[in-house]
Amino acid sequence: MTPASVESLFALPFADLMYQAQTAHRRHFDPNTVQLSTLLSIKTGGCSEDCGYCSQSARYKTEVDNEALMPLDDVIAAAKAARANGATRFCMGAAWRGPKDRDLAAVADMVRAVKDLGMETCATLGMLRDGQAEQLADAGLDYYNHNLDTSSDYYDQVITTHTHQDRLDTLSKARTAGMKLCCGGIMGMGESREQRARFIAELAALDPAPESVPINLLVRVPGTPMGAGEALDPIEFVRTIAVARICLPTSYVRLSAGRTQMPDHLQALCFLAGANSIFYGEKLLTTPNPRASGDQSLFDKLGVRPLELTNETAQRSCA
Ligand code: SAM
Ligand code: DTB
Ligand code: SF4
Repeated sequence: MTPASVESLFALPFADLMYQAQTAHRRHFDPNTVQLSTLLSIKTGGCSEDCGYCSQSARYKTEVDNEALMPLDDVIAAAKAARANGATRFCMGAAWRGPKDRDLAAVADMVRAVKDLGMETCATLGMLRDGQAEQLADAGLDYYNHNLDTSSDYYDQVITTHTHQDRLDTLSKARTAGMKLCCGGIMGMGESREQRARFIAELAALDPAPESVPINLLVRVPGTPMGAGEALDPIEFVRTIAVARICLPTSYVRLSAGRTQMPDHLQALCFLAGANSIFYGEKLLTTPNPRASGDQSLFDKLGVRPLELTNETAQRSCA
């Protein structure tokens, strides 16, 4: 899929785009089921990197306090609470350029403990060095989250301390170690539609495609270089979800950060466009997320059911 062909999807009349997205969605998934992942920041703030959107970079003065790696028992308690609320996947995030070996051993213990609770495990720890992905896979890590974030030709406008190629290298390490990939990006960082199309073409070129594709709407964090600026048009965001659904037909497309800025009817449009996963629970990493009770009432209004782990393979139909 070329960037130009992806851009031509963006240019379709809205009804035609939604029809194509829904057709692709129904070919591979039950459209009334949404997967729930809960996030926990296991190590917050003080990151060496300069990602222009991030509250956790040590280079920007934000309201985030630096915290050391969380104790194992606290992680287990949070995972149990997430499971009791109905989440099937628990995603642990750390504000690192990449993990030190000592830290990785502690995270591996967390992965083993969460896995023992019967949940799917995901971690997002930054760039991995040789051998680290294997250690995580051996501990039972199901998914590695590492986002491309934006198109290759816009990347250095957002981040200068690592490159788009560095991201691809870590994705390749995680894949080679046998883990599933969670890889997406952030919309509304000042990129053009052409760059959104290139970004989706670059995601779709990963072979195999990432099993999970988080589409974040930029959360504007005061103190970061992207703390102020024009918001992305909501219909353009829905279009982006629909195009991602068409180009990544077998992937879960996650309506990720930014939901607190979205009224119910906008989120409903995103589900109609093919989003079938959300972050669930009142906090993302450092910023708020809708309350679980609000999500439950939205699901009730829409007739949406949360994905149950045991049904995961059953609910995917063959193309
Ligand atoms: N440090 C690791 C890394 O960068 O890969 C893991 C944590 S990092 C916070 C994970 C992802 O969160 C980023 O790649 C980005 O997509 C998303 N993210 C961070 N800040 C965000 C914001 N303000 N708005 C939307 N998404 C954001
Ligand atoms: C992803 O794509 N989005 C999540 C998760 N992967 C780690 C993080 C969103 C962070 C939003 C800003 C914050 O809470 O700090
Ligand atoms: Fe660090 Fe990740 Fe934030 Fe970039 S996105 S500053 S690597 S925590």
